Amino acid sequence: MAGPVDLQILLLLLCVHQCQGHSNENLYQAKDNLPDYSPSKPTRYLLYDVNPGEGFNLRRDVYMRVANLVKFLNEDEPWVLVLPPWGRLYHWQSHEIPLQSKISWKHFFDINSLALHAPVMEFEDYIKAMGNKVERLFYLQRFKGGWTKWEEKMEICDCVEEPRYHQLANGKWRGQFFGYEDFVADKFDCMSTQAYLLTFKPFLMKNITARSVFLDRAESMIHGQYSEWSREWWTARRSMVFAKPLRDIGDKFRKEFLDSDDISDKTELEVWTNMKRNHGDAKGGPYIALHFRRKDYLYAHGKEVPSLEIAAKQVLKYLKKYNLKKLFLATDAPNEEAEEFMNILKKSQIKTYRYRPSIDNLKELKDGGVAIIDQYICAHARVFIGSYVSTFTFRIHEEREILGFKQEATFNRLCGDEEGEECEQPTKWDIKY
Ligand SMILES: Nc1nc2c(ncn2[C@@H]2O[C@H](COP(=O)(O)OP(=O)(O)O)[C@@H](O)[C@H]2O)c(=O)[nH]1
Ligand SMILES: *[C@@H]1O[C@H](CO)[C@@H](O)[C@H](O)[C@H]1NC(C)=O
Ligand SMILES: [Mg+2]
Repeated sequence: MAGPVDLQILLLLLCVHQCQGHSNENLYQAKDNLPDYSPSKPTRYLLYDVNPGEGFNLRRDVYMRVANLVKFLNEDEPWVLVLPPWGRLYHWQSHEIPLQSKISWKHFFDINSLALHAPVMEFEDYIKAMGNKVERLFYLQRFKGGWTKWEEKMEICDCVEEPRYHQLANGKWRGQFFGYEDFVADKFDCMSTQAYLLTFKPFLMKNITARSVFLDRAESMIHGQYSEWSREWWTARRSMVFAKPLRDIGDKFRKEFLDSDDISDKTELEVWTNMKRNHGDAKGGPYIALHFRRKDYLYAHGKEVPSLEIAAKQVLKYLKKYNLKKLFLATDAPNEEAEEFMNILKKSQIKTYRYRPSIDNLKELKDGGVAIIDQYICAHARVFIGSYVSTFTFRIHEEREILGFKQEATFNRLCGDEEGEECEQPTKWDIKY
């Protein structure tokens, strides 16, 4: 009986996503993408979490790995990926907002777009369907001796470090679980892995029978053949469309301040499965966008982060080269620092624009929503300049590849003061269809 009942629950849940909150845009039909739920194969659920120290944009890359794993699992068995709620990220520091946790994915991404790549559901919906628990929990860790020679391997074994889980008197396991205090795991194990994402498929299908499986430290999974160079990686990436309300705010800002709209910029969005652009198809709005990563990068990558003066000099050169007058600035810099930078540019008659929400909007959007709006506006600029090895910058590169910009208008970065202006530029990741 399990199968058909699950199917009903699942379709119902997917319908809840689709039928509410997305009323003005029902382009996507998630249920068309669900595998064949025959009664002999009940749906299984894959949950995951990432090392707490990781930022938003690396987490997006981990999502692509897990989403591809679930996609490959679905070739043989019905699996649903349970989306880990967002919260408590180190960079989400706005003190105007009390506690930024338990944020669902639909706040940031278009869930129906994600579901066109692999079946997904929100954690809250999982709890409604399966209760406050997962059957098996694996904490992925390195092998005790660290990395020796490369070979794929995985083994359930003792924990190398103190795991972030503990056993209750009733035998169940408690952990952080995104701040959901009643959530438990029936069984907990540490598992050493040195393995590509695809290698988890036979393990999940054959070694264990649990209906629900949680993989913590999922960033340990390696892309392998499904890395940035592959079509599979790009398919997962293309499905990560930003949530409509965030795009709308970005569009409004572009129109109001940057003379930018999709028709004149040639950046119209289609359902991603139908969208295929060539380099040079997109024109972009008449502004240059800069992602200027500061804060912890001043220490982590001091040599590659320029001073405000030198950064302004570099930006002026780009503006001159492309004959543009407006700069859009996305940055994590403290306000005074951003103001100082803008004042330097003002001396050269350059007007700099930043997206700054009101307190009420900030409360609604949260730091993650504001960051996405910044990324979205950067993605639509005529020319983009990013920051050295920032995943925030990388995600903008990809967005621009999807829209079809010339690569020379995308793969640029600021050079550190000592590096000189001819510093090595970012790797060009070609989109693959
Ligand atoms: N709004 C906004 N936030 C930013 C910007 N740059 C960095 N941040 C914040 O800082 C975080 C950077 O962490 P992460 O996503 O890991 O990117 P990375 O550290 O640059 O690789 C982002 O997720 C944002 O919360 C920016 O230009 N605008
Ligand atoms: C999975 O099962 C196979 C076959 O029984 C076994 O060789 C392998 O070690 C198991 N994997 C893990 C991680 O336990
Ligand atoms: Mg980071």
